[in-house]
Amino acid sequence: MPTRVAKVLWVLALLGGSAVGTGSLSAAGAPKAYVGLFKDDAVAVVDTAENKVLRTIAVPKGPHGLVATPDGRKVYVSSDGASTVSVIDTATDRVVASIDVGANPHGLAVSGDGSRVLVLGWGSNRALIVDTATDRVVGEVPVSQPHNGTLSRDGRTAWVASQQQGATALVRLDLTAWKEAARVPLDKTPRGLELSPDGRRVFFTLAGVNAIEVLDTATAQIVAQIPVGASPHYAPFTPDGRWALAVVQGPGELTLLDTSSNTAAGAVTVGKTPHWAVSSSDGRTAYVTNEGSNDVSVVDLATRAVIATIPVGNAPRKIAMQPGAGTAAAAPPSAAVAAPIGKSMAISLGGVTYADHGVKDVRNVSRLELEADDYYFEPTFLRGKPGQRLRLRVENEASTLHNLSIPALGVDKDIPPKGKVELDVTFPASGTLAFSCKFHAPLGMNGQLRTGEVGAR
Ligand SMILES: [Cu+2]
Repeated sequence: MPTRVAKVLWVLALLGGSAVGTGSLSAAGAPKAYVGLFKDDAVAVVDTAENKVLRTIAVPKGPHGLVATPDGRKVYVSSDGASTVSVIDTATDRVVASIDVGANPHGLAVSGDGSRVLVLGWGSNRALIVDTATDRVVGEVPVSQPHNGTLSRDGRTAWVASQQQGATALVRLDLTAWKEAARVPLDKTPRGLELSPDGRRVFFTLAGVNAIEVLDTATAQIVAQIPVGASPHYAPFTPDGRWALAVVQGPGELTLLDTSSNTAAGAVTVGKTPHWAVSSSDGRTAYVTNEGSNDVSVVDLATRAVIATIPVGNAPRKIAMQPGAGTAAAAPPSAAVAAPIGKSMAISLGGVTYADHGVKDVRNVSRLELEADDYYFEPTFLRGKPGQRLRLRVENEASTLHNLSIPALGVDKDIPPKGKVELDVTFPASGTLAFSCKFHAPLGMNGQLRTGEVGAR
């Protein structure tokens, strides 16, 4: 391994400015990491030598997907509150182009050869391909509510998570013939997915399943489930495909998966509600965004320890990195800093965590607006009369897919991003009835319908 690293460094030195671009790396010559700050409408540029933010770049509302080309020269950012993908030139760290892709684009993926970027058009129900040489859309395929996706090395095949309720699936797209080529129906909603470097497996997550699903791409069958902690979100691979880095939101962990045995090999505690991860190109360091604690954890994969925690801004979600060695070996160990979980107050009742956004007395109303957001219901606790009927108008303020499930009433309704649903609920004769978002219950997105005299909480 040291030989290989030395060789790469030697080649980089030999090529000098020509391959990577002299203005491209940080002043210290380290690769830069780019972090989408969902609540700041900006991208933070992190110097991985100094482990600090160099600058932030404004982008249109709701930076959602974010990828870097393998040569590290360009970064693509989709904005789900707009209809554009912004192109950042990493030599200047400025937005140099804006590509119109239709309403509410979600995830992005880049092909291993850097020729194509996949854009998942949640709002326009299609997957689009951008040619990175021209930054123009060169083709599209219809897909219902595509959320995230992953591209083959040559960019001619994509796997996409289609989140349409009642028809959730992983869909394989042929991006030469521009059509759907295969479909894996799922009984739960797919979230993050990633194709292994050899193209033989897709590791993906399902809302409500505490495992990483392993799909064999040749047979389109799920061949393994690797149990992890609550609410895994995404599990990308190290460049050699030897390990997968499972981001587990509930406990705030990065779980290392051994891809030769499909088992969990160990876990590292990171920040609150981790969202995404990326490996350095030498496979030695992982960078994990922590949406709930507004920072990035730098994890040395050999020692399985957090060696730095970098405050980056509000609600960091996606992260991508330029090629080059990470700084794990050189950086001195530093303790992970615990950060507050934002304005939400978490309380625990009967083993269930509630992101507490208040109690509402609804005994004398027949309708109520219930807000769903990342990741709570407001109000959280509704106090009603025995057997009372209440019409709920549930509004999703976020650009994340949420859901309202009340198992005791047979309710299971997805609430689309920025969308609303109406439904009737009935309070119990006595006691409490639990409701939750089936996607985010482990993050505290739970509530209760309560009957009778109940205390403050
Ligand atoms: Cu939710």
